[in-house]
Amino acid sequence: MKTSTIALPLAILAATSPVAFSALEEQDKQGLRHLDKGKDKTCLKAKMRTSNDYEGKVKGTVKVCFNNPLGDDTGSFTMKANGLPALIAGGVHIHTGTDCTDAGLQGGHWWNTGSDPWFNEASPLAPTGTGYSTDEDGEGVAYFFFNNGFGYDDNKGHAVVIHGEVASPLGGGTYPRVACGILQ
Ligand SMILES: [Cu+2]
Repeated sequence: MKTSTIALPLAILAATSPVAFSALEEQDKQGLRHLDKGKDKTCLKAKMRTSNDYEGKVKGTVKVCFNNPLGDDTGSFTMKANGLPALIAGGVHIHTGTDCTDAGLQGGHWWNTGSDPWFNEASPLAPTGTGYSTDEDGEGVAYFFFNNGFGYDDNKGHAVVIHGEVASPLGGGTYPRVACGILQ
């Protein structure tokens, strides 16, 4: 796949500018490598499954794409999962941990910015909040933009946690963790 995308433009270059070929070839190779890198490193996916003794059976997917909606290295976050509590609004975040086994290994919020963007309220780091809502069948969906101060590489391998219903006012409280998945 990679070989063919590189080979075609170089073949055209070779035919049109034979004199400066080697310098251009090098430049072109670097450019394509960069492009390939960008293309390959845009989105991460996490398979979301029940965690921390939640009694429901959660199945879903989170997809995070670093397509820069809020500036360099910022992401768009999409979640779709079923088996969640019906008719709730909850939070879904990237956490510090790289293991879903339990809450301790999942860790707290993962961020490297001036303030924690993982609160479900509008902020410059997450203009539409970082939450989801479910329908009467317990299917939850989320779509929001965020900036946690990390790009593709530094978010890769981290746990995504779906929390249960927000039970106390924002800014405090420990919300139940109902599902977890690792971004890869
Ligand atoms: Cu969280």
